[in-house]
Formats: sequence, C-alpha cells, structure tokens
Amino acid sequence: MKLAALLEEAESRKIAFIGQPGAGKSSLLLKLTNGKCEPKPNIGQGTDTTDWSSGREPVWYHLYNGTYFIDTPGYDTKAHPLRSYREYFPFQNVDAIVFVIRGKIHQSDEDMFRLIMDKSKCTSTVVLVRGYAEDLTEEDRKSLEQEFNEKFKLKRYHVSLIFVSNRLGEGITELQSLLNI
Ligand SMILES: Nc1nc2c(ncn2[C@@H]2O[C@H](COP(=O)(O)OP(=O)(O)OP(=O)(O)O)[C@@H](O)[C@H]2O)c(=O)[nH]1
Ligand SMILES: [Mg+2]
Repeated sequence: MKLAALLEEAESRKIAFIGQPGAGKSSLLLKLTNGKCEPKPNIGQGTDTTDWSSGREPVWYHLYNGTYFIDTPGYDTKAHPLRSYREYFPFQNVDAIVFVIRGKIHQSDEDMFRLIMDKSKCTSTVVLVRGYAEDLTEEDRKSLEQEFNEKFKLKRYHVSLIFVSNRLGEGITELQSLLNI
C-alpha cells in the first residue's frame, strides 16, 4: 500500500488520528495545527467525510511544522471495515496515535483499541480523546473515565485520557503539549 511505503520513507514525525465516522478527527487535526496544516482536512456535516476507498488518490497526510498528520477515515463502515486497518494501516510506522471516541463505546472501539495496542507494540504514544466534551458534566466525566479505564485498561497501557471540545477549544493546548506540536 502506498501509505505504508510513504511512512516508511518519511523521516519526519508522524501522528495518526483514528476513530469512528464523525468522531471529530478532522476537526481535531485542524485545531491542533492552529488551522494551518496543508492541505486542510475536510470537515463533514455528516459522516464518512474522510474517505480512502474511492478510486481517486486520497490525501495521505497533512503537514504542519514538519510533522505528518494522518487523518484516517472513520472505521467500522462498509468502505472502511476494521479488517482493512488490520491489513493495511502501518501502525508500526507512526510515532503517535490519537484515538478519538465520541459517544457510547462499541465493541468495534474495543477491537480497534486492542489492534492499536497490539500493532504499535508500545513504540508509539497513544492518547485517548473523548470529543464533544462541551456537553459533559463533572459527573459524566468521572463515570466515563471509569468506563474507559475498565474497557481500555488505560493505566496498564499508560494511555492518557483527554476531554476535548473542538467547538469550544477545551483540551487542545493540553493535547498539543502532550504530543509536542
Ligand atoms: N459540538 C461539537 N461538534 C464537533 C466536535 N468535533 C467535531 N464536531 C462536528 O462533527 C462533525 C464531524 O466532524 P469531523 O471532524 O468531520 O469528523 P471525522 O471524525 O473526521 O469524520 P469522518 O471523516 O467522516 O470519519 C462536524 O460537523 C464537526 O463540526 C466537537 O467537539 N463538538
Ligand atoms: Mg474526517
């Protein structure tokens, strides 16, 4: 696959965004790069906006300050099933993975998290982002943190959890400093 070859060759740092359709990956990429990455990612009104399955050559990465940002399509769809990530996505060639969750945790999210942990073999930094945080109360956050810890074993894997709102900007500075952007 072309992406794998490209990432293997590139000496710059690489940060990938992975999550369900509409989780807010492309919006987060734009925020983290202060709206300046090139090319700009497409932000959707609905889901499946970032698409690697069409016949056209997809945009594999977005550049900002010498870092490659890889904005993956939402997983667990007909066009981008989990197995396509298992087979083709070069997890081992990225330096950091931002795993974005929006709402309820699905079995496919647990499967994807396991895949990330297995494939990246702890060589990359993994951060769990809970998006749409502007709607969450303190209580919500506490129970989500507990649920994430149980389902994803964040402590065991040393994965940080960050609440982010792309709408209000919450969590962006924290994530930038964690990822050294
Ligand atoms: N309120 C709110 N809306 C958000 C947030 N993040 C993203 N959105 C909106 O959610 C929609 C989808 O956002 P995208 O960034 O395109 O989501 P994506 O994960 O890249 O989606 P795909 O590429 O289709 O997988 C857009 O209308 C965004 O404006 C957030 O934190 N809060
Ligand atoms: Mg997208």
